[in-house]
Amino acid sequence: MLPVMNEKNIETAFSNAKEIYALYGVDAEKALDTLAQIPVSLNCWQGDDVGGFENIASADGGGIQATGNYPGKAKTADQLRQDAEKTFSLIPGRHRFNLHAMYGETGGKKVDRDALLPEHFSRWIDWAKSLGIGLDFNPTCFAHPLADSGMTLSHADPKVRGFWVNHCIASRKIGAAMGKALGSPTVTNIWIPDGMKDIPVDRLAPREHLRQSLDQILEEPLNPKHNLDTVECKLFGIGSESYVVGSHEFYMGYAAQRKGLLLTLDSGHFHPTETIADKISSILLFVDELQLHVSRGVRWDSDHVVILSDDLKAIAEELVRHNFLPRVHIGLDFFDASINRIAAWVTGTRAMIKALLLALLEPTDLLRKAEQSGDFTARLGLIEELKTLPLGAVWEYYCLNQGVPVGAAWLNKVKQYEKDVLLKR
Ligand code: RNT
Ligand code: ZN
Repeated sequence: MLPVMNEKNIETAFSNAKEIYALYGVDAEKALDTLAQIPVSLNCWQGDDVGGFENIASADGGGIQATGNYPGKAKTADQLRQDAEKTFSLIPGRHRFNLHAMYGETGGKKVDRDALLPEHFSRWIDWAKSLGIGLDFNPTCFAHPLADSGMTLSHADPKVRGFWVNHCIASRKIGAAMGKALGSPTVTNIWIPDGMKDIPVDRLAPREHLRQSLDQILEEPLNPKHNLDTVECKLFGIGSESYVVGSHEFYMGYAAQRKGLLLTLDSGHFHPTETIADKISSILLFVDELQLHVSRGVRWDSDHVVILSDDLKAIAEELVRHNFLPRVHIGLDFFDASINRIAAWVTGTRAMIKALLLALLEPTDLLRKAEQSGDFTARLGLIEELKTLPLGAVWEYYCLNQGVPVGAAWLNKVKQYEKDVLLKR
């Protein structure tokens, strides 16, 4: 058993921490009020290694691969919901759940992706309603026979492209039905695996096809109170090492010229030393809203569980410092099958929330003043000192107040659930 902290100690530590932050002009209580309003969208696919529940035979996973074989993965939608509920009970705040089209429930009937309807997600919608959370959505343009060539929306064959266009149109309608039912817009994200393993001769034609497909998909306007469309770029993938059709430049250009379309930035989808934190302030000058797929690449787009890294902290700082939170939808994207999958969700989401708290506790005015007056010495010195202020005491108090386990105690709950539920599957 891991230690469970004493409530009295948590409160005393918080009141000391509050005084310390006040010295820097920061109101820790206010930071916690703001934090409680920020939803993080948990990616459903961490719960079952990006499997889905369709049973469509396909040779190609679109370059997405979860590694590991930790026991207990969710094999049905009910199991995935049960695991997600367990996860939510270990994370402070109210969050969202991000589904893929391959997680539809068709009652045993084979329904191809271009024929999916909101009714195939009605159990997900009812579940989300009962928890009071929002849903996000993604068409699944991989793990399907018509994606085995590695090309979908940019395929040279208009019939294949047409199938995927129809799937994306169906997905937008499902997104809108979810958003309408839940009273909070669903962010519907288009990511395609399209690309080439080896050096292409024609880099242009697939991009022309992709532009045309997107024009068709997005032709019908949907109420932004119900559905928000977004497109996600990538640099390379397994099987698309030499060329990715939907590159950053492609989607940046496309989103900038299409009013109302969002852009998704995945932290694993750029050069390994490039960080998405630096892109946010540029992009939000040209597009209205962003979705983030917060992930952690280790040497490549490996989708490791998110941790409280410098990269993550920098992302949260950008969102808070420039008041971008209302324009940025924070989603997670990782899948690790080598550890307990619920622990992966909890670790990654708690790290994201901690990073936001750290940013909310920053005396930004003080730092900005130093910068504006050209005192870069003070800027650097302060940034370093701030790193060791008592973030932990504020975080623990937040968890206590939100009724979720404090410190490492959540691991006890995960181990118990593993014994009672996961290992019996
Ligand atoms: C793939 C993209 C994409 C997927 C999910 C499953 O590289 O990051 O977002 O991870 O759609
Ligand atoms: Zn992603």
